[in-house]
Amino acid sequence: MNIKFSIVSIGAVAACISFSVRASASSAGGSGAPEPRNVPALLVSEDGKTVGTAHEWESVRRPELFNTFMREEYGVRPAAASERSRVSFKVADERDAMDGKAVRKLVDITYSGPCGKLSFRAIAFIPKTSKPAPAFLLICNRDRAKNHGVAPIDPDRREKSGFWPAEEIVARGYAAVTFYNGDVAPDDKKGGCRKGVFAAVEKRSARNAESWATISAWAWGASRVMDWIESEPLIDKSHVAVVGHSRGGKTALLAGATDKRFAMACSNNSGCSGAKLNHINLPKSESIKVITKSFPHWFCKNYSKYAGREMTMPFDQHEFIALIAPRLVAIASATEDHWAGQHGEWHAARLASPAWALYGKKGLVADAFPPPETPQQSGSISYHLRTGRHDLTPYDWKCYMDFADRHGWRD
Ligand code: GTR
Repeated sequence: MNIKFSIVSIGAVAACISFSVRASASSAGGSGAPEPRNVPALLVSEDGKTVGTAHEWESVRRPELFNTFMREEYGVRPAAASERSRVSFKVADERDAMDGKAVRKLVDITYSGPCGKLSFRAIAFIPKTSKPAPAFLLICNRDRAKNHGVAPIDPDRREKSGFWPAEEIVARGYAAVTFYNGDVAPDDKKGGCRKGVFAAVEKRSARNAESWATISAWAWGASRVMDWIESEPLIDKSHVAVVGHSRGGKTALLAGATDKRFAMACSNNSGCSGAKLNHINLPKSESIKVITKSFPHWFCKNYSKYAGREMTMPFDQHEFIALIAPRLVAIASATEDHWAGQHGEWHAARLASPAWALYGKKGLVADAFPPPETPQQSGSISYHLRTGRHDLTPYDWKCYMDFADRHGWRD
């Protein structure tokens, strides 16, 4: 691994020298706005060859980037975690909801692992439409306490939150599906990687520096909900978006990267180790040093070796976003959310775009960092900046649904 990794580093450094990523002053939002520097070259493989076709991307460059992100950042999942035969579903409750406009299903998803069992519940409101409905699957990372005192995903709809505006989603013709990330693996620095799905899949002694961690476990949960969706005739399984906010936004990108059944990934205010580029100096934003200290359980142990190496590390988050090409990606920032590094999120979206070009598609179509409430949605990557704080709001949902509409998801 060490030997292999140093080859990666040499290749990436060489690539940096030959690859200029400097945008014009206006592209970064005017004078004084930060610029990326020494960004690893997305389309240069570890042996220094330029990747020019979708075939080369899929057979060489994408697999090497995928392996780098799994071994060095999010961790490698054990094979037993993904055996379809280990997953079963039970619809615990099915009834009309939302004044007869939707069917609500509560689905218990059970995974029988080599070391134990795990069950968690998905909530689905499916509009009553003449054909299967496209869907948005929210990885919910909030409880009432963290959601301004309101239950974010109340299945009985007594409490309503902009974090998951299920009524609005259904009114626009989309199924609203969600689950709690904590039901899959607790968001806990101390025991996070020993409980939930980890306890069902592997022995503690089997864990090492590359082992998967909680962001990967939550993305795994999204994939198990997708397993159920595939069996659900009321939902159009070819048009399912996975959505997450903040740590959930990092997770949504990983779900999109690891599971090609997701036709779109929406990453809301995901910041460091999500959509934010590292090779850009944004002192107000979260660093790898801080995130790996505060939340070591989110990442594999290897990731902490990049603390303080943002400007020199041989891979970066634009390459992570590119793993989702040629499918749809939506990235959003908020004006007050400097911690997430808005310019870093926008630049990563822009720098991921050449992967879409390999498929004859446009990624992010944008000349400059946008003003608030001006979504950039004409390519296969959507970016919007919302006025306000770190949150997932009805406006963000509107942008995600508008983007899906543009791509004919309800046609
Ligand atoms: C913060 C963390 C961020 C972000 C956020 C959240 O404390 O530093 O990376 O993920 O939590 O999930 O709300």
